[in-house]
Amino acid sequence: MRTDTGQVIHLADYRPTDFVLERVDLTFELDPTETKVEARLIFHRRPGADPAAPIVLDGDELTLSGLLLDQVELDPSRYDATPESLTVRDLPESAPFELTITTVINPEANTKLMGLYRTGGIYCTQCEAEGFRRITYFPDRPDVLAAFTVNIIADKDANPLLLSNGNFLGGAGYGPGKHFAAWFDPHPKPSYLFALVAGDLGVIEDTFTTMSGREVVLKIYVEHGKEPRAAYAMDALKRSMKWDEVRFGREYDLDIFMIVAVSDFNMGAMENKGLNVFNDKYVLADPEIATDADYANIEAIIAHEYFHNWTGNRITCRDWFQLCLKEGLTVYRDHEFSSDQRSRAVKRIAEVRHLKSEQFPEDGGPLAHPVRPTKYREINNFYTTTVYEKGSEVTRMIATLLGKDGFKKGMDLYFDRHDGQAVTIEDFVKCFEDASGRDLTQFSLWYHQAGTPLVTASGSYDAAAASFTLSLEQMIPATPGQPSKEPMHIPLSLALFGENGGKIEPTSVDGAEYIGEVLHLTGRTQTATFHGIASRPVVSINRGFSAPINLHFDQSPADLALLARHETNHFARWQALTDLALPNLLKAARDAREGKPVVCEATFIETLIAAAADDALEPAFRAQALALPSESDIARELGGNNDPDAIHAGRQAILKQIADAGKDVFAGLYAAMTTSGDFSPDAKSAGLRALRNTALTYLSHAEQTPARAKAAFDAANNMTDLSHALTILAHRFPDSAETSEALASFRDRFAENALVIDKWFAIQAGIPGAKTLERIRALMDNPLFKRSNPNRMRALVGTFAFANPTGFGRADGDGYRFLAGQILDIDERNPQLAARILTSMRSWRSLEPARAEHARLALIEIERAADLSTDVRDIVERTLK
Ligand code: 0A1
Ligand code: ZN
Repeated sequence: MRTDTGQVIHLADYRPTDFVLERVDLTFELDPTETKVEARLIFHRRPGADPAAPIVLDGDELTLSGLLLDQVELDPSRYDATPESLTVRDLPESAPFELTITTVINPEANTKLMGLYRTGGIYCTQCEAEGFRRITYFPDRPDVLAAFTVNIIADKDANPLLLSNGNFLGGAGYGPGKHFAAWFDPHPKPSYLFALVAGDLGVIEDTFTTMSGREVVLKIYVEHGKEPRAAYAMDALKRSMKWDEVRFGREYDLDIFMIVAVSDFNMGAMENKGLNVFNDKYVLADPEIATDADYANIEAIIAHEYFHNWTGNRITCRDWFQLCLKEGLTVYRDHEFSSDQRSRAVKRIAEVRHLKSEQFPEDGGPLAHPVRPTKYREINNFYTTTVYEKGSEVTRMIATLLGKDGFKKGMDLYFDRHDGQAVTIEDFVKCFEDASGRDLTQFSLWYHQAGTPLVTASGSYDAAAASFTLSLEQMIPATPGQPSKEPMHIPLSLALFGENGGKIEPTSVDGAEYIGEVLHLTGRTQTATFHGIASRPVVSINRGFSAPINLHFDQSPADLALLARHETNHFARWQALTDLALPNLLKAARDAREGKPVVCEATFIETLIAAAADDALEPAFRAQALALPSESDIARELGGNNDPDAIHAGRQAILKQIADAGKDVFAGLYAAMTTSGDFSPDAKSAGLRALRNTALTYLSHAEQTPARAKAAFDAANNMTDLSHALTILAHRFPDSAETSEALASFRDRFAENALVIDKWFAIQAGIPGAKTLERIRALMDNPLFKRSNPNRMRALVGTFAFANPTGFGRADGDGYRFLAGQILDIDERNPQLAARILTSMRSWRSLEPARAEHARLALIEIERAADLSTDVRDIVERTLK
């Protein structure tokens, strides 16, 4: 394993390379344990660079087995080769030269799943961020772009398929039992976008005609026999290609676009040029195995990777500090795509829920970092929700500031100006400044200052002057390395409503820029006065979550109930319902902790049930409204000294009160929200299922027996309903005979399908309470569990640590100690996975003192272990700091 070197990389140290890479010619002779890689690299010294500088290429666990300079073997005195680098001296001053580098690597032994590895009997690569250096010595950084030719030689029977980036050049037999294929990618690309796949897979094929009339061949490769399950992904791909043409004017640029689904993958998917590699979880779907959430994820991730072809591949990052340049922008693009394909309001609610539950804790804890960081020790640890999701929110705010046309002009300029380049966030922002004439200097602080801004608002109405005054104050909390912050430019979408629910339009506003219903908060404090307001208004602030902030605004339950009923923006209605729910949930947690009875306030219950029963609202929205903030959301709002058991007990008590009060409404919804005909994964049908299943959850709370959920389990004809019923059974009635029977029948039915068995593991990992740890230990010995598979690990250990506060956070600290043991074990094989699961400890300081101490000791146990990877050492040290 590559153990920690302690080296910190700083943005301020960025320098262009001394050598320009002109061309790359790679030849792979594939073998499971001894793959020979010959890399022919043509360089010339960059004009102006030191004429005596040696070339230093990156490696990672490599051994050099041959080195030629311009076809002549190099004398060992001219170079130094270590596993981490290859240095060659005395190179030509300005003339191009060719290095031919031979390495021999072992894909079978590559358990890190970075570089070239084996999964399910096929060869596959993952090179982002620094995996290419595990294949050959190379200037493995995103600002080194070149056209690649790739030759692949392999056994023909075992590997009928030989794939790489770009267009297919040709192939033929190659000696006894072997064959070869050649690929050429004309688009200069950095090494992190390189891909190779070889093996025996099934395929589905289609075509797409681009806006200029070119026909592109589309292929999705999956395990033999699973071809029909790739149909939805293909449909999503074609819709993505069309959408990018219509919305962003972006056309695909090769003759072929391929996707390969693999079963061992560290992340969701990878946007390699023309050859995307996917975690099979985000490709394979049919009604029997995939939930509606799975379908939505597949659609979003297929789109995300495809959209990278322009935002990431054609225009890439100058260095890894600029990761949000491609990720934040591409997440924004995939969010917009899904919003256009589905319900915009419901999609926005889901995005904000995810942002708050994943990014806000990161931004408020020891791992907080700016969207554009300035230093890192291990880049793999910066594929974070801050870079991705907050990065997307920052892009969304630019769109809000500039308006639809202004944003489009800026994007067009970005594509025109920087096509084929590796650029920075400053280059990106400059395009919007140049296109709009707007100064975005203060706005850019969103890229540089970590922490979730807290905006405190208070209002007062002056009837005599017919004016309403809103006082705003912003505070950005201190984060690691950033003790004090400058005020930011916060665009707040805002509207005023009258007591009758109608919108009030002010005649004028002073004290703040207010254009197109967006109020611009730029000062640390600011007072805006709205004139022409004939009666006391109810204010709706941060509609649609126009800025990723925490808002403190004391509004009465009556005012919130008015917004929940009358806001024209449905996201804001959901926000009002959440704002009504939260104080009840926080009080319930406190009361449960003190052994007091939990009582939920009537306005909240009435408003919530009225929303549930309102047939004018789309079912998917109603399901979102009824899904109360999670236990970790409540913990975050409580802020500190948290007792997961009390939070759980309080929330359960509130659910029961809502369930009892709304029993008839829920029974009605359960009966009415049915779909007819064949299963369809479309958003409308998914919404009906979501509302029906939410009603089932409440009915199970009201009835306190597993009978109805078991009947639903037995009757289910799709995975959404089946897994929902199983979740109710396992989480609410874990010890019942019905639950044992359902778990066993689910396991027996799907034992052959690892992706479905992951759901079985995850549902059990999420069972609340101290007893779950024992169940998890037993499940790890189940023959269906495979420690080396990242999906299996995430399903069992990941779900337990991230999504089971009472199980993981059991009072005796055993959950944390269990995790420490798992992290050390995983780290030996797959550091990236270990580090990611370890981030589940990021909020340990907000636990009550006894649990916090258990958590701290578990972290110290990890920190003290010998031979930690850079990945885990980086996370554990920052978490403890
Ligand atoms: N760029 C991919 C995700 C990805 C990131 C890192 C990886 O290894 C460290 C692998 C994949 C995306 O955004 O989809
Ligand atoms: Zn991405």
